[in-house]
Amino acid sequence: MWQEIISIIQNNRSFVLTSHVNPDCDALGSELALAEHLHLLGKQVTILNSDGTPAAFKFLDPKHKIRRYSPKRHDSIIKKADVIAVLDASGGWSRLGNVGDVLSQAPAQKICIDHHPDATDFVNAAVVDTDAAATGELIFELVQAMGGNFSHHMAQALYAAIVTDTGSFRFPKTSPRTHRITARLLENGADPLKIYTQIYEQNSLGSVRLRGHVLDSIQTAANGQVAYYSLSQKTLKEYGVKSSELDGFASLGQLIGGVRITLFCMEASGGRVKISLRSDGSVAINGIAQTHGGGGHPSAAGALVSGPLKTIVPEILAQVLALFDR
Ligand SMILES: [Mn+2]
Repeated sequence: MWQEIISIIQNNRSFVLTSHVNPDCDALGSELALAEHLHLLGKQVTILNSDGTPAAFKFLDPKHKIRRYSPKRHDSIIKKADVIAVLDASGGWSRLGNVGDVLSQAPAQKICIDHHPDATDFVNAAVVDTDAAATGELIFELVQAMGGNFSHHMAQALYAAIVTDTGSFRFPKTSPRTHRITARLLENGADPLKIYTQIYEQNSLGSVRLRGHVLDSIQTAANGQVAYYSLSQKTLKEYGVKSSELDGFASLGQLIGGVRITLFCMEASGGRVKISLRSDGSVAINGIAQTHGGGGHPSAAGALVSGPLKTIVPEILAQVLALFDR
């Protein structure tokens, strides 16, 4: 499966690595681990993302190897690159944000390594494996296929990629393969406690208190099978919390036994409401998101809807309740 990509790596010298907008731990960890592998092979590597690294993930990149794309500083590097590698993002150049336009025009060979089921006709060679729980698993297997070593830093980066994309080893794609790879990462120095603490336990006091406020406001419907709650901009301001700090709020309702679907409505800018839906896997909720121009997976989906919180909440709740009438 890796033959084509390995020969592209062996036959070239300078590489640009990139990933999707709003990079997550899988994107960043995959970039950092592959960059170090290529570096150890004597290659020139630049990591360029359209968006900056979120504060919670900065610990993965203590040497600041990941650069936020700037046309002035990076366009000449992109033009001269032999290979552009797109990680954790298939589907096309638009998924990469503003760096995507420039990369798409570059004369380099283009490769893609991903676990999402989207098109790869925008690159010359791709490994897409939708059975992989994270792109980090695929990077591990590529490095292994090339006989490379895993430094402590690579092990940390790939462990973080896998632990986050599997929801701490609970999502359906979590497999024996996932755990075999993770075992090797632990043997190479990955530190689960440190990674967990860095990713999940660096919240601001305000955001933890806001979580308390939201927990206190949860309502249920359909005999406790549905949990729903909302958050206004006014409350967000009162707690001094940014909307980027609301990771995990959408699934708080799933903490309750018997709840199959959670609906979280969050007042957004421009008179819109961001709706987030979660399911325990027994009911698909992405259909509701799609009717509002959104999308996602059967058990996690969302959309941006125009209208005031007051009317959107009952409207979407009615759609959720209708799922039980079928
Ligand atoms: Mn991923």
